[in-house]
Amino acid sequence: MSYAEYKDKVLEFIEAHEKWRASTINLIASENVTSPSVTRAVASGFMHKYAEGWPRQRYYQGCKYVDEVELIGVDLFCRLFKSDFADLRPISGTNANQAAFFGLTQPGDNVIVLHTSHGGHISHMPFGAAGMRGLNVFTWPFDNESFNIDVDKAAQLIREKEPKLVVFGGSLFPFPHPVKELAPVAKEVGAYVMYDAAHVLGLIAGGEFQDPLREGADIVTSSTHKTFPGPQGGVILYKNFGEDVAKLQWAIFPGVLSNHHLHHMAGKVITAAEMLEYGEAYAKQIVKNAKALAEALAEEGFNVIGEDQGYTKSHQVIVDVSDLHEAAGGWAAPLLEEAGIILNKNLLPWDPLEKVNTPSGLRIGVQEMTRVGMMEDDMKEIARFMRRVLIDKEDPKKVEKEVFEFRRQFQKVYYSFDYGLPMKE
Ligand code: DSN
Repeated sequence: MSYAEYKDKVLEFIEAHEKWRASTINLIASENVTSPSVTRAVASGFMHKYAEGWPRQRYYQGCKYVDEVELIGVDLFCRLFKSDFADLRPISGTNANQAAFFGLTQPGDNVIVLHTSHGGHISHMPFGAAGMRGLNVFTWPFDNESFNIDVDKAAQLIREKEPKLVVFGGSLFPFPHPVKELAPVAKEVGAYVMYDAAHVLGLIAGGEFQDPLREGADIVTSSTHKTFPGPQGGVILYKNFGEDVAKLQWAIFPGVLSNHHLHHMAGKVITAAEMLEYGEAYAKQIVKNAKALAEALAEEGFNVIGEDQGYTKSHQVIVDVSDLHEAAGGWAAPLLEEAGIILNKNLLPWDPLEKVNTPSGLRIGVQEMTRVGMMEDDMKEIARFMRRVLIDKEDPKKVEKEVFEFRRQFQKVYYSFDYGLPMKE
């Protein structure tokens, strides 16, 4: 192949991917789609620029326009999340976590996080950013019944280990964490309280989940592309917690990044404006849809986690499919992909780590399908498709045709200045 043909191939694959994604029901809980305005910002000339440091005090010339955008962004994020500071420079959620670990702790400090088996993120773990900072990582005691951190045992652990930092939030996150119960205990031992909002940032923006900064968190780290429907990137929101603020800022730049990706920064700013305008309606519909999907899946015969707690209070629905096949999620997720339903297999708290490729769970997120205009009735349709593939064992290719047909109705990105609120046409 000539080099020009390689170029053509790449563009062809991009086009094929975009067409396919717009035909499928994407339920990956950590993804979303951007509005045309945000997509334009990401594909802009801002991608060619360097801008280390603070707006109007850069180490590079030529930043007069990017500076204005970043200043608007800081203001909008502070308004949206009622935080004293907002830093749009982290280029991912993990990068934001790295900065927090470097800014707020020293190697050898104790930290308490949610274990990955209980839904914690890899960057919180000894093998991730926390371990790379040289922290002694302890994990929250977890109660499988309530699918949440065990408050009494957690308080005991904080008093015993006297951590420098406690971390709430995670990737499998159907129910709010007990921040207001445990933040005062963390303060007793002088620990900072951090909340990784990656999955639920858009719900917090819309007032539909817990509000960590009001519940006692000092700092919120996050990615910007899950329920917060921006481009891939990161953000840190924090209170004025005194002299360590300077250490955190130094850790962000020059600690863990040099240039921040200015085209993504611009996309985040437009997304913040979209969420100030439409965030409440969007977050409300996400949670309604998640509940509707959970109930519909249970009615179709699936073992949906968290019935006693109302199944979910976030964008996520968690299903245990270990009763359907010995390879459980390792069997179900690829089979659903053949039917045009995209989601991921997931370890559940009671799974041994060896089951990482055949875990009991499926993790489902409804934020993207909500953004393209789906409502509660559409969730029932999705549950039926899933039942036909996984319980009735219908040919997935046959179901795929109907999935594509169904998905054709949802081609606009709502809760945006481009398309406004969704209305059935
Ligand atoms: N691992 C991602 C998720 O899917 O939750 C977050 O980084």
